[in-house]
Amino acid sequence: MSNHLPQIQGVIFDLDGVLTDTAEFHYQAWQKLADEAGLPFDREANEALRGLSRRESLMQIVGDRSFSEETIQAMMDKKNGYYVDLIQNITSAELLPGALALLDELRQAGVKVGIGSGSKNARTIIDKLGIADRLDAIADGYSVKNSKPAPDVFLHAASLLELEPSQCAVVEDAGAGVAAALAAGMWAIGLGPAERVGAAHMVLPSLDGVTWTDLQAKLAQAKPC
Ligand code: B16
Ligand code: MG
Repeated sequence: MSNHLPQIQGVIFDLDGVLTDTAEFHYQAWQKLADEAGLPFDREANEALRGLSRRESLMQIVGDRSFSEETIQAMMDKKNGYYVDLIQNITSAELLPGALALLDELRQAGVKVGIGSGSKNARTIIDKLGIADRLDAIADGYSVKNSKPAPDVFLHAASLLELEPSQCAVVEDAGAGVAAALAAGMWAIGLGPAERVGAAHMVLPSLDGVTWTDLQAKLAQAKPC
């Protein structure tokens, strides 16, 4: 066991699937689009899309079928329309168990808090969840060009927080997001099954009951990033 705690000064949360279960709404919107377009798609195929950008997700669904850029754009717009309809009624009740308590504990401990989301709808969701005043920085789908698994969105969040990557921990539900955090040189906390997020420094089923003290203690036992 390591004898000192990692000097983590900031925690960067992924949004969809970590603070709220919008991952389910992304799935429903892609399923509707795929059904209408006659493209094979199911929940299992959706798992591979977690954390990927809108365009990258559609490219995976389309596979080797060929569509014009105009059709691709129209399909992305359609999916986003379905998704935006689904997130209309989100409130703070849709924060996942443990999320608010952890955000508050981090604030009290003087740890900076950021969002690193690939979504262009992140700010709308943050407002609906009512957590904007608990955040020190938001990096979203508009902030950087290269989406997860590239490290860019997390590096951007760290620079907004005025922290070095090694001072940051990322909380992620997606394999692509864990890869992005590791590529950024940050501590990675994976939420979900090990098959999905097992590359992270530590893996938890969810944030339910999770405290900052516990996270620090567990990261202290992990191999440093
Ligand atoms: P949008 P995250 C990601 O958000 C989602 O996991 C992913 O399913 C989605 O395709 C992506 O945002 C883009 O979202 O279409 O709203 O721009 O998990 O990085 O918070
Ligand atoms: Mg996610």
